[in-house]
Amino acid sequence: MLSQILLGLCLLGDSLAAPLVETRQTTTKKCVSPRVRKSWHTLSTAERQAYIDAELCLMSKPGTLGLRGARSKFDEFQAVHVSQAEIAHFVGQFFPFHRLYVWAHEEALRKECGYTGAQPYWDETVDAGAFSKSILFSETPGFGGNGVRNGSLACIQTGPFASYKNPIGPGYKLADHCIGRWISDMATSGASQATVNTCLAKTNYLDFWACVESSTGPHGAGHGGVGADMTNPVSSPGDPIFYLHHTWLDRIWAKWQAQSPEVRLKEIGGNNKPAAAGFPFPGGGGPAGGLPPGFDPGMFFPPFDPRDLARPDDVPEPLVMGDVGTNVTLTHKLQMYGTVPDQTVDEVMDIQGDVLCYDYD
Ligand SMILES: [Cu+2]
Repeated sequence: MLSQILLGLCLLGDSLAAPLVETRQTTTKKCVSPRVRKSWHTLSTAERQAYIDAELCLMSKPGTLGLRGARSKFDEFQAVHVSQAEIAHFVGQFFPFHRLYVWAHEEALRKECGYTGAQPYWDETVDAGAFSKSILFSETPGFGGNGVRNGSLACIQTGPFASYKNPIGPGYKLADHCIGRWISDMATSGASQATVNTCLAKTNYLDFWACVESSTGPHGAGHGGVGADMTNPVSSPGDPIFYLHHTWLDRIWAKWQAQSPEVRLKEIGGNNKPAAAGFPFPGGGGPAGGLPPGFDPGMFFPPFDPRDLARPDDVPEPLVMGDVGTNVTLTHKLQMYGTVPDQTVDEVMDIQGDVLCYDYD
């Protein structure tokens, strides 16, 4: 009797296991050898130099995509960000947009400029509260130092990007200007490991997103801490440090997803139109329908002025964006203006899926 029960359990076990084995055999994974994105702090001198050289190469190559204001390949990325700024911040697609955007930049470094590494990230937990002493700004190869104030400008004076004339920004303006920085250590406490841990402990996407993008969270800490160009959510990629900041944020999202991949690789939500237009940002508080405290929507998302030509399109309607209503869904379209093919949110949820192929150390 007992042996019959055991035999029955074994057969039951076999029948349950069989489909799993078949699934495993028929699934072909497109991403076979993901490149590994590492912290700038851990890169060798040669690796740092290779990255800086590749960025300088993008700055020296003429733009080819016909994006307004963009002279160089580097500028083209800034033009993409400018055109999408209103539907890429304080919206649920904040993470997916920037994930694909950073990927597009990484692909350009490799395809246009022969870079063989991965996009590094800036582990800001190392420098929280003390950005001014960060090796990113103080050591060579690095990103140059702080800006020096001259009227309303704070141009960087040292490092490989000191002479770069950026034709886009501030905001939607098109005007040649230097790369500006105004480092504020006070603004960087939100980059601490404790804050990151608080965000990683959130149990749903809305809370996690609100935690990271709030002005007192990691996103605000990096932008506010570097200052000047980086504080402008429209034109901030004019400072090349932007890409290391957003890669760090992407890493935090990837770590959060990896805690519960079966749920979180499909979990997205939140408004798909900007908080400045009155849609709520779950980070809460602040003026104009939910921007975080300290954010002035008039300053950050000024009304479009036809004399400022950097924004090629009006903000599309939700249906155009691939959503049915005012909430972001997996079918939401992410527009990259030819830098890489557009994708839906669904296609960038997995950093080792059919489109993206990278990992973090
Ligand atoms: Cu952005």
